Amino acid sequence: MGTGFFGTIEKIPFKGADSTDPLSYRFYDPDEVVMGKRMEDHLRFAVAYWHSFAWEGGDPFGGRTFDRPWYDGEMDKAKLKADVAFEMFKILGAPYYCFHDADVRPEGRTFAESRKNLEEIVDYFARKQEETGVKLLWGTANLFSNRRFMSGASTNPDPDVFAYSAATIKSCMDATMKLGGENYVLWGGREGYETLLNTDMSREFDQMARMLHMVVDYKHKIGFKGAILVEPKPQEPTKHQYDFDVATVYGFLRKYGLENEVKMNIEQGHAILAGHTFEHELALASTLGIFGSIDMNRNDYQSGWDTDQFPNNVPEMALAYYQVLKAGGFTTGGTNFDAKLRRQSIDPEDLLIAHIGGMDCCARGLKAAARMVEDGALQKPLDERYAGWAKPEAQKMLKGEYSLDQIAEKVERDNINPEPRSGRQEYLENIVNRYV
Ligand code: XUL
Ligand code: CO
Repeated sequence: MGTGFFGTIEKIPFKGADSTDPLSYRFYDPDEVVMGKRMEDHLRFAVAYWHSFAWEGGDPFGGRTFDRPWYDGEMDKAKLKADVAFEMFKILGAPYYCFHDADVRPEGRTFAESRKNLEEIVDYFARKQEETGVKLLWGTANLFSNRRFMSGASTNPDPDVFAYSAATIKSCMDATMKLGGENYVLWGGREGYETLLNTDMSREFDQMARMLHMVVDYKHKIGFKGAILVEPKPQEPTKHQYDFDVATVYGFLRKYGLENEVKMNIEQGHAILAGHTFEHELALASTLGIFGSIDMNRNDYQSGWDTDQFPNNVPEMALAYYQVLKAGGFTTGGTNFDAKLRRQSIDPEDLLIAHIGGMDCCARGLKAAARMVEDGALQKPLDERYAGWAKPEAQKMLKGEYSLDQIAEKVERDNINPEPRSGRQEYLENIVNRYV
């Protein structure tokens, strides 16, 4: 017996590009083979529990706009929420989901009570996963909503908050492990500052690194096989977030010797807030060997805020999945819809339509990206551009076989006088437009 939340809507079918049925996929056919792999196995879609089931439609000027039957409750409501969530995963055919502890369990009066509540829900989830075949892409701890975390979690000036955060992370790693989660994510939602006047940055870095080291140690201790992922974001909720962007996090990981243990969960909207494109962050993570997973959404380019909208820009997705494919595709990672409805989209059906649109947009982007890879559409011009470096003399320079003064001598001796060549940006942009 279902909850009836989605009425009579059943599993969303693939109907092809000409379909006008809003409850059908036009581009996402999980079984279609793209570059030798099923689309479902490429994209590894996950639904974010928090935006779809915990968030109530509030904004800074007004509260709840959604009216869901699981609000304002204890364990029975948390289980109803889980019932509806797993029904939605099935209707969408989404193979994965992601959650924070606070999204899924009622807050207890003590830490122990919260932990027990989480364990009860984890057992409930385990049964639902078994029944539905839906899997956990990643688990994480909410160390930012409760007022105890207002001055940071691991970076808090109060060691008791550090300890409380450590205990919370342990309980969430245990939950993730128990549910067979494929990654564990850390997003430092309050790990930053509002003003440097009250902040000792160097202490706070050391605290944050200690926590991350403990997380890595605990992963090995319990035999968790998934990846530990840090999710960069430059600001919001704090004025400055320490995990600003991929480059900043990499510097931090290197300083504390964590670069071989931790990878990145890169979110589209966070990249935009940091003044980067999504593909920049993906390409950089891949270059640094720390690419893990993605949080898929889109920001409103006018608002300058993290609006977490569902993606609908196919050219952007194509360039993003092009980087994902070039990085070798996902291993433990996937495409998590860290995206929420607009607050006026109050119908249950809106939840489905938002995900259908997002999944279709990603599928179109992936297919365009795969065709660009298969044709070498961008790779061939790139190889030509760097062809000079294949010559033996150039290789010797790169390998360090010449010193600065030897090269200087050679430039004069051989009368080296480089001729500039076109970067052909418009040509390349036109190529991309042929595929999207
Ligand atoms: C916040 C954000 C989080 C993380 C998980 O901007 O993206 O939802 O993805 O804590
Ligand atoms: Co996110």
